[in-house]
Amino acid sequence: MIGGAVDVGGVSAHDIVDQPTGWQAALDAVEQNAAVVRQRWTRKRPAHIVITGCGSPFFLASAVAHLLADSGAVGVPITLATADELRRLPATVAPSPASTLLVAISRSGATTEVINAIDRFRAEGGADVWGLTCRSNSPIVERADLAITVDAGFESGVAQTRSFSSMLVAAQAIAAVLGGHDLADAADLAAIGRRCIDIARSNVDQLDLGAHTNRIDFVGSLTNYGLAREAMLKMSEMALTSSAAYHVLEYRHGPIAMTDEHSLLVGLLSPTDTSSELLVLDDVVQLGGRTVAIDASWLPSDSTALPTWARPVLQMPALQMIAHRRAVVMGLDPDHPRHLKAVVHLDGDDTTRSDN
Ligand code: F1P
Repeated sequence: MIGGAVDVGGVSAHDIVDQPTGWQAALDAVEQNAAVVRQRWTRKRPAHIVITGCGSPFFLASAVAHLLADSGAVGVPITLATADELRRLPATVAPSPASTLLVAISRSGATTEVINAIDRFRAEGGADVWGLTCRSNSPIVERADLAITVDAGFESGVAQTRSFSSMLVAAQAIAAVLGGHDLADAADLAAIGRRCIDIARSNVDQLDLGAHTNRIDFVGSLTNYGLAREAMLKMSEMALTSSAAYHVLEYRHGPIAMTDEHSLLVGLLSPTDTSSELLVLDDVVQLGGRTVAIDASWLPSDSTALPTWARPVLQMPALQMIAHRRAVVMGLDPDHPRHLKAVVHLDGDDTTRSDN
């Protein structure tokens, strides 16, 4: 249990703790489609990639842009756009649609803006659409040339937790396939993820997340920036707590002004640039703020045996647990985020409705 009484937030707690099942399903889904992924990429050779989504998937898109860029095989410009930007400004976001690959991400596969964006991209002559979703039976799958679906990543909770992580694993694996890596090298990801969750649970239980903490910010760079933004969203959705997310070194360029004895800064530290990033956390401590670094001490020692491409997701359970525990400590129920629906359908839209 992640803090508090067993029944408060129990659904999302289960989603978080059980998420390695979704990670394994994501690896399996990409393995099954690996040949198609390689073939489509080689045949279409896009000159531009646009990645889109709404909410959590938009922040996932930010991480995916870095995963694809890091894969070494892609080497083309990558644009990140909300689905609303793409549907309203297709010529700006994707000026050469016939040579552009659109990667559309949506847990439900049914969010109206995402479906509209795909349809608009197609109407403009869009070349190729890859969909990433947790619903096989969904409008995004009907529209995609290549769909990677991770149904086992779908959660009953409204706020995305295991779905985000499972789609992240799928994206990590797609980037690995394009980069020529062997997915078998990550065969232990789910088992290591379970040990990671045990460590995160005990670490998060020891954090003081009570009412005197009035804001909880997150920093992360490159791929970790998308994960930091997703953590910020969890803090808003589940815990109704003021939160912001920045690239690590950007924190000194303004946001650090918010630091005081009531603030907490959570840092997702890059494995390759820890020293300059740690100095930012040191500065915050000097100013009287509290910090937590999600670093190697949050990971089981055998996680270093995983290939680099497989590791980003290991940080997600800790971030989700921090938001979940903050919610419970503050007397909120993270299973029922205020004002939210699991899927946003725009008024008058019947085309995207499914059973989600
Ligand atoms: C996107 C999303 C969620 C958010 C909320 C509303 O849904 O914005 O991220 O938590 O519940 O919908 P989807 O396109 O991934 O189904």
